Amino acid sequence: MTRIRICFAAALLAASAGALAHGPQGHMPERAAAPAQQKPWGIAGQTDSVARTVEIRMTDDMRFTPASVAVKYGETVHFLLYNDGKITHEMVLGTPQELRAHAALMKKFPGMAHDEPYMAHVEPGQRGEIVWTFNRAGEFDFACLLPGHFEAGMVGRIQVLAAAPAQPASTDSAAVADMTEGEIRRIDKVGGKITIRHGEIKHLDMPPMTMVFTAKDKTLLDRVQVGQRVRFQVEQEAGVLLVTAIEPAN
Ligand SMILES: [Cu+2]
Repeated sequence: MTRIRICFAAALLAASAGALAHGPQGHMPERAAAPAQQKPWGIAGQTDSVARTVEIRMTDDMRFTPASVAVKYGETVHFLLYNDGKITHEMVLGTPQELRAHAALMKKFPGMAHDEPYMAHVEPGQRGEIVWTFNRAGEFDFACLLPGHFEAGMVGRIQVLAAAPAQPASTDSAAVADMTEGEIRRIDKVGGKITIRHGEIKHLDMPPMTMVFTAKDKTLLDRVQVGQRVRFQVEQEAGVLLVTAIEPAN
């Protein structure tokens, strides 16, 4: 069974590529013909620069195995996807926000078509692949956006480890090194609290999770918005985790 789904991004791409090459009638642009488009989570990779193959299995309990992959900054990864289930699954790479928005669209328009280099639909018993270059540091997700699957938790995580920065000898660098990446889930300006889904907080030895922090200064919360990716600094004072600095990540 061949299923073609179109999302707004693909439709826009098709429209712009189509205007140049094929006229405005929206058939899909050929992947090879379209220049690779930089995404916040990386760019389509070239097969000849693949550094590593990562096998991921997809199952009808709505899980990816493994559900967590660490890659190096700049690494081109060949994802080999096995659908071990009896229903179709897919793997779509993106930022958590993008995938959430996309899943919502899929729910609204269940028949929509979609074909981008950062996704693969895999029929039961078949395998698919994605070749992707992670040229942006940060934490990204991969998900099956088929209606119901995403909601059931068919989501995984990719951590792109930034290239180790040259360590200046100055002790001032400690503050910079202690910045943590995260995404804002909730802001409570009155209470001075901020909920952040954060990456590893190295100096506190805390793994990635979603947590409520107290703003050391409530005005810090005026500079950021829900959904935004941020870099922030956490300090522990009398058992309370305080956000002492925060800034948009890009
Ligand atoms: Cu699925």
